[in-house]
Amino acid sequence: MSVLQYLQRIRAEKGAGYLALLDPDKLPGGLLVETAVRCAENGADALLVGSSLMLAPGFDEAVRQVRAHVSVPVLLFPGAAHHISRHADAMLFLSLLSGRNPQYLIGEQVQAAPILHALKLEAIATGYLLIESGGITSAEFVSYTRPIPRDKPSIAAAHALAAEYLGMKTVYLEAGSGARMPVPDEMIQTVCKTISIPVIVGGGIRTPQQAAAKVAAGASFLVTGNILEENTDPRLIREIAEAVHSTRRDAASLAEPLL
Ligand code: 1GP
Repeated sequence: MSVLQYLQRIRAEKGAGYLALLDPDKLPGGLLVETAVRCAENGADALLVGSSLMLAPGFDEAVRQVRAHVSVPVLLFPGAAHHISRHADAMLFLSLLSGRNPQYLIGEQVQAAPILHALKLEAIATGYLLIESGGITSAEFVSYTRPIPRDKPSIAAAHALAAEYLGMKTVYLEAGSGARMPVPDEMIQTVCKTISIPVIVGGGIRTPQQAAAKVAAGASFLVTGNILEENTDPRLIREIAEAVHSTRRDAASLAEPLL
């Protein structure tokens, strides 16, 4: 089974999936593996490994270590073409569609594609949309692009629809790492009503309640990163996973006929 098929199965069986993002720049030494194991053991359906910048050396070895210690899929979440490791199960093959910088629309992808091909690494085509979140985020700064205004859900939906028509497998609504405000629920609703491919939502999500609200709005996958570094209590991961997994399940059972 491909990683995409695995994710589709998670979406079908649990209503939505929880993806834990691990940034090697922020989790030095043994902390990366320690956090990966904590996430995998407490309900994360898959791990994303990556960073906007990747300042820490030894990325390939870091991914190998993570892969060796968890049983859930490990996906690369690249900030640039060279953020590749043969030890991952797949890569979210991102195109920054909200921007108009050709380097992040297609340039990095052309450099990365032959390497993925040679490594036989699965690429999951993902329309990546940066959403304004109350401050300049690393992704915005590094990519020299402007995010979609948070009060313009129809603009986000038009971009998401273009991603679907271009054949992409998923759309990622990204408020940015450590965002002050996550992607608005109304924008998630509008996007999810417009397209039929799964929507990933991340950036600035810190509580199970926020996670549940994003899933209730239509998100198929929920990403958290910073809180995993700030809070090492496994209960928080369990609560977020439970919020992600129960929201649509509960809504579906409410919708069932009483007789
Ligand atoms: C960032 O969407 C991810 O690329 C996760 O964001 O670190 O703010 O949870 P946080």
